[in-house]
Amino acid sequence: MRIERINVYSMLLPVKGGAYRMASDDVQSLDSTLVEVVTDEGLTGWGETCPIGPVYQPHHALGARAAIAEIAPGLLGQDVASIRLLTKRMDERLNGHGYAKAAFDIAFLDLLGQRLGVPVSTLLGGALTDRVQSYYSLIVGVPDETARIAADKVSSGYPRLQVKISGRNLEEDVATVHKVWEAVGYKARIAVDGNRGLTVAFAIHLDRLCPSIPFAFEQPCNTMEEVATLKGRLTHPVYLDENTEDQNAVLRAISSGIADGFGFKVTRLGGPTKMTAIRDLCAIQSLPHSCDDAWGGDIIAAACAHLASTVEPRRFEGAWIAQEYIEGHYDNANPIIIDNGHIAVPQGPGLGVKPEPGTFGTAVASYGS
Ligand code: 0XW
Ligand code: MG
Repeated sequence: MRIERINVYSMLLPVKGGAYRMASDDVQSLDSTLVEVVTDEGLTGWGETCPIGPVYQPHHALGARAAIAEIAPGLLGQDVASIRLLTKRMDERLNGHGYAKAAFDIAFLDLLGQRLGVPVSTLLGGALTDRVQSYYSLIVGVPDETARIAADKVSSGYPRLQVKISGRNLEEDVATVHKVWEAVGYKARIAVDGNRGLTVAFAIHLDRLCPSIPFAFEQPCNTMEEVATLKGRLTHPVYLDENTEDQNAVLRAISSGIADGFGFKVTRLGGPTKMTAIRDLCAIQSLPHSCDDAWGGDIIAAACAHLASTVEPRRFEGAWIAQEYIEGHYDNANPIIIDNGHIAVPQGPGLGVKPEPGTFGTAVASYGS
């Protein structure tokens, strides 16, 4: 099965209900990039990559499409039999840019799964469950209102909450964490996400002002070096998110012992195939982690769900997908949805999601015949 044509699409995904607010940025609309890989056997595979704006991490939509333009011509005529060979081919065309290559990795898995008649989870080592946990991410907001939404989301079935803080005074951040805890207690696991926005001093103060609330402190400061200085000075476990820019960064974080867990983004780490190595490294050290992406529609969501199903449930911190913030679906017959705080893992061959014709309009670039 050889690659005959690659079409690239751009899809604007406006944030439902206004801005999505984090320490690093407020975003209103995200530009997702989709790749459609067409083969000589008539099978089509889909991939997607969608940075959450240009500030959250060193990724941006135009960068993804420029990287795809470098890579795509080199994939034409290639056999979709070995993902390792295709990955090598991509690396021969472009150094780095894992978040763009991730879109192709997802499309190759989709193709191979369809060809072999198995779901992508099987290609990633095999599912342990057919339903995975998600979590609700509470944007930076007024403490009382954040606590009200937290209670509401927990009663709708979410087993985990992520509370965003930073970009304002200590009192408001501390009040938010306390009020969410008072509202939900042990009914949900809690992560408090600084999104790189805190100083080391602020992180230490926040930690000490919330001593008995059992939360994981996610990406409090900007650099891994800053986070490393927190080691031994906090009562709460520390998770890394944005700092896990590639496989090597994860290896460094694990071997230096500075992370007690992770918030992983599948495209940032180069796609589901590269994530399997990271998943297995975390398993060796019993480290908890999520399988999210920064943003994106049903293709990304399906990739996250397949990968998530292969993670040992006791260490799994949820698959965050953007569905709560997006209007509509690419595939209305098989949408990826959060139901009772959980996501059903697609059981059909490949990703189990097929965008309806015309969903993304005209291709912004095409390669091949
Ligand atoms: C909650 N998320 C998974 C969605 C946004 O991309 C931010 C991210 C995070 O944990 O930082
Ligand atoms: Mg995070």
